[in-house]
Amino acid sequence: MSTIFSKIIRGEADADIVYQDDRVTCFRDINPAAPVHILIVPNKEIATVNDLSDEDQVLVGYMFLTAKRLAREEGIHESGYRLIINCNRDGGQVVDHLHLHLMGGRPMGPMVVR
Ligand code: DGP
Repeated sequence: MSTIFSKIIRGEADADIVYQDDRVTCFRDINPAAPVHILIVPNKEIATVNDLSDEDQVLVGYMFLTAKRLAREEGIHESGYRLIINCNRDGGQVVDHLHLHLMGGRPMGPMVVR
């Protein structure tokens, strides 16, 4: 499973990368749903939450800690923000490479459409 995200991680496709290290790549969403909308993407190719294994525990924690740090750097840590991971069709996942959405900079509204 290689998606556009793997190309961005490898530097083969353009993106507004705000942070990258040997574990994660973080870039601004091409279609932002909020003033701050950053995707925290593991460099490892994991398709969905369903594909996580025990060995990914530390990596998933690191994704959240990275989101927390970026929220502070973007100045939205006190006003608040939303973290979302979509999984498969009903979850609204479009890109089959695990990613954590960090969104804020405005009230995010109800959690889901009822
Ligand atoms: P999801 O629905 O959870 O799979 O979210 C995928 C997000 O990825 C969506 O908000 C748009 C974003 N996206 C898709 N393709 C690209 C791309 O090529 N570059 C960037 N920066 N974002 C992308």
